[in-house]
Amino acid sequence: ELISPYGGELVNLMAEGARRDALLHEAATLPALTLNPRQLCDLELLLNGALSPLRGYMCRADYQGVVTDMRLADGSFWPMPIVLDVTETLAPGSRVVLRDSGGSALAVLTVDESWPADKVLEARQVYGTDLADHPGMAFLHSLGSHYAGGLVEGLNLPHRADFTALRLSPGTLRERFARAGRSRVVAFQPHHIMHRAQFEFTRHCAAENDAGLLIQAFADELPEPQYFTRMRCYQALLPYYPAGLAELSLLPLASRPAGVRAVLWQAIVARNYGCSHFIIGGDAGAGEMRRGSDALAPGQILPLAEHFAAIGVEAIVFPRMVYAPDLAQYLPEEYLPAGQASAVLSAQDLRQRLDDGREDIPHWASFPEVVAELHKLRPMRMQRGFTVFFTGLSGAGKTTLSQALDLKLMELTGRPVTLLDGDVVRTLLSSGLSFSKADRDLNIRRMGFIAGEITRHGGITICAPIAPYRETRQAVRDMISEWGGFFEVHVSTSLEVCEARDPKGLYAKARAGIIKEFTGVSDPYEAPHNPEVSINTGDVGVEEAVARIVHTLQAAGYLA
Ligand code: PPS
Repeated sequence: ELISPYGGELVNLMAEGARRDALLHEAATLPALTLNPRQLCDLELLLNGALSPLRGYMCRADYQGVVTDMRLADGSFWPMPIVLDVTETLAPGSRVVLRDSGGSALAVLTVDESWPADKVLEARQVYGTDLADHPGMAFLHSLGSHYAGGLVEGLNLPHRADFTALRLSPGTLRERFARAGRSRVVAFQPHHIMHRAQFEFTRHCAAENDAGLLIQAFADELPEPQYFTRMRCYQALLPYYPAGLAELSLLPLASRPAGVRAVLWQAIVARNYGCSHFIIGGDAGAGEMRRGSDALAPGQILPLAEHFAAIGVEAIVFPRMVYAPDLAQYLPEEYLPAGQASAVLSAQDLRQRLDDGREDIPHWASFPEVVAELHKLRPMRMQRGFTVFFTGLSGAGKTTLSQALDLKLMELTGRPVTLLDGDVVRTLLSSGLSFSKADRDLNIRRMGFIAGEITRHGGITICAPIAPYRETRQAVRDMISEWGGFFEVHVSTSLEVCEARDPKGLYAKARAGIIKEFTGVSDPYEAPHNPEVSINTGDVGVEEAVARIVHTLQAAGYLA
């Protein structure tokens, strides 16, 4: 038989039938609180029973017991405060409707108690810190100044638009496990992409314990840029497990940087979803890829075992997995036979291989379907979008160079190229803007936004404005480099040369005071400190200049 929910019974806070109708009616008359994304996650877990036996937000006695002693007022083990954070005291006995940002009524809270939050104490006890720059402190400071506790009755689960088929409640998953005749289920809660090491270890744990596997993919309040890729990678991985072994479900759990307490809390949640075993760590993090047990300090393992006993879930600490090529298998490093070679693909190595696409990701490190998903978000450099951003004085030669580069890039790549010349942008996107600092900045940011979008979609953009301000160019660089290449080309032709050329007669007008705020004459130009390329068209011809830019793009791996 499947493990029982924590506290014995799966709580379901959703009101039904006539009760729900009455509440909906009442909700229209109640004061409302609009929940932020983190609060929506907490509420969803309360409503669907993932936080059983809690039937609402904690009152003061429960909260204090949890903070100081990891115990609810009734003495049962509970490691994490679950309260509604608000900005002022709510009157005891009052009823409040909890809404999402779209105004949809999700639940009615009957306030039992409300009190000012003691964040210093909570930081020390729950997050183990006094430091202002600890992530736990940042988390606490993102909360309102007061807490409220009380029973909750649900009207609607928070509306979710993505991966709806994967948003399974504890009740649904329990039914599925029961139907499949499972008595044991191993939970794995990844925050990151799963590669082969995670796959092999989870499969091994399930087999070892004669259990099913539940992958509870974190779907936090703030979807990271990788979010969709991550979910699609998990989906791509599923068919590799033996048929019927693994379930994938999204976990709307707003994580807390509370170390061991967070782990224990997540294990309780896992139990409520029907899991008897819980894998600690093992997430492919930003640094080394295969580390798992590193999530815990060695001293933490002992008290942890005690707490897991209280939770009734068996803890499995993810070991450092290595691949033994001669045995053609993964195994914990401590079991690697003496003298056996081992291999690990670091996150950095993986990233590099993804980026330059020259070396394959070895089959033992990840799955081709997972790699394909990763490539969609971050194509290898040769296929990735990039922006060449010219900057320089009026008459420096930006337009001539950018037009020549435009043709050259189309010749070399066969890909479409978008040329955003200063003049074009000023007629189409920024007509009506002046040459004041504020308007120039806005003009460049608009151009940067378009270039960023094109780059994000894998396209090539050339921008050729004056862009006189360093800080604004940096902002555009930051925006674009998140998605692809950014190459700043300083057209450094001197003012004297530009003015001598004066193709449009603008310098003469500027000197005569007919044109005000003219760059270089009566308005500043801040030359770049470290442009990728610098070209003085007074000395260098167009062909040579284009060749230099092309060479830079090639050296960076963006052009063949
Ligand atoms: S900026 O500073 O980046 O917003 O300028 P940009 O959008 O590139 O527009 C520059 C072109 O506008 C013409 N022009 C002026 N330039 C500078 N200062 C003043 N006051 C000004 N008034 C009009 C000028 O023709 C610039 O084109 P280029 O091709 O650079 O000569």
